[in-house]
Amino acid sequence: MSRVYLGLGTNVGDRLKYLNDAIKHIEQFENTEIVKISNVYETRPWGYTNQNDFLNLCVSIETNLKPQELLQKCLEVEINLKRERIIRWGPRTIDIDILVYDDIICNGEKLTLPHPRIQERAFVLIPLIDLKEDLTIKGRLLKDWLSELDAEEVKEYIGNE
Ligand code: PH2
Ligand code: MG
Ligand code: MG
Repeated sequence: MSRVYLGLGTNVGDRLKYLNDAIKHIEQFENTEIVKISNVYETRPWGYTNQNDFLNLCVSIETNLKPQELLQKCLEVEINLKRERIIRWGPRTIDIDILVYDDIICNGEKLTLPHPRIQERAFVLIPLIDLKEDLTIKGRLLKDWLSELDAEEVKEYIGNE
């Protein structure tokens, strides 16, 4: 089995429901088990700022799916949950990114591992720390990467939608 970390984000419609629905789909991937789910965070949009705040979380899984198979499965869930790709870094019902897959390093056309922008995004680093405090990305601890970022707004989400 491989240990994989996924990052989920949503900023359209019933955000909490999209996160829950995505997790239900991930649970049903063949030869895959969910190990841990992080807290949910409400986060300011990064990259393209003229859009609603996001809810973000990370999930760790054990899987026998190969990276490309897992990527395909995640894209299918995005399609299933009515994701539309209009603006790069724009609004979405659900985004599922493969952040880390074992210790694989690759730079493919469709998939780069680890995800190339983890260390720039507090909305990814903070939920990843929930899952595994001592995880290193590109040779550094998550909290060391985080210490270099401006205090971006990432708040634990407790509200009802
Ligand atoms: N995803 C993006 C672009 N910007 N900002 C936040 N806060 N959360 C996201 O998940 C996010 C983003 C592209 O994947
Ligand atoms: Mg993304
Ligand atoms: Mg994505």
